[in-house]
Amino acid sequence: MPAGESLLGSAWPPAKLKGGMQLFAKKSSEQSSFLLAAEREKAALGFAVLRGVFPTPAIDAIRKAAEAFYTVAERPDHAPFPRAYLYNPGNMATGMTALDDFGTADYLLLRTIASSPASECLRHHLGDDVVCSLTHSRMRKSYPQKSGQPRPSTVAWHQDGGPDVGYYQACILWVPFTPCNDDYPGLELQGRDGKVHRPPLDVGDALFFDDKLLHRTADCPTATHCRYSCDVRFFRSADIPSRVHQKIAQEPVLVVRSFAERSW
Ligand SMILES: O=C(O)CCC(=O)C(=O)O
Ligand SMILES: [Fe+2]
Repeated sequence: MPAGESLLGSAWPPAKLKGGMQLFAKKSSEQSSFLLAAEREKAALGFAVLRGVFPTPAIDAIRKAAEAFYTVAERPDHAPFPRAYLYNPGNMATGMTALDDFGTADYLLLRTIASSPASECLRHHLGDDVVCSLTHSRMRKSYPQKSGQPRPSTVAWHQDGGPDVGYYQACILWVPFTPCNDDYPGLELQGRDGKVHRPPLDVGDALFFDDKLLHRTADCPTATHCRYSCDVRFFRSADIPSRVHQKIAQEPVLVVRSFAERSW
């Protein structure tokens, strides 16, 4: 059994999600109460906070792998990483592939997402054939402002899509592996209600938004801890423009449902 298998299997789905998971089996024309609530929030704010969608053991295992990776990445004399990691020494962001060499297996993060209620949101917007582009998904370590350390992964206000990026109709799941609150720098989002939001998150939560929503690394001067996260980008395969096809031809684009415990 690949490492990580039991992490998804154990106590999954948690009691509070059982309704949502059962509704998975229903016809696609019937929307679960989970999806309806998420869509209502996204329509009002431009993003939805998906609470308790991932099992804690899986996210804890991913955080440990992320910590192990960054322990090596922070060594000035570390050996070059394999190209498949897509590691950028400038901002210290890396691809999900790196995680599997530092403690997880078989894209545990993607398996966790594919088997979770979050996949309902992805399927609702992008269809059952939704794909995840590893080239466009990144893991990050965000250092606290207080630490005085450089904060290379700090990202200013931006949209993930746009004419320069070369894709459109992307959905993003922003998955933290730590809590996000006054102690850990999270994400700040420009809500459709005109307000800036910095949602407090627990392990197991995610933010769901599309490539038009303005967001940035949260301004969180009180933070004392590092935050680890992945921004995972999803597309409708038919929507990926040819310019991106050239790029993804070199890197895997993964069919999300093939990673689900129960394929849809
Ligand atoms: O995780 C963060 O702080 C921001 C990452 C982000 O939004 C991006 O790189 O697109
Ligand atoms: Fe972003």
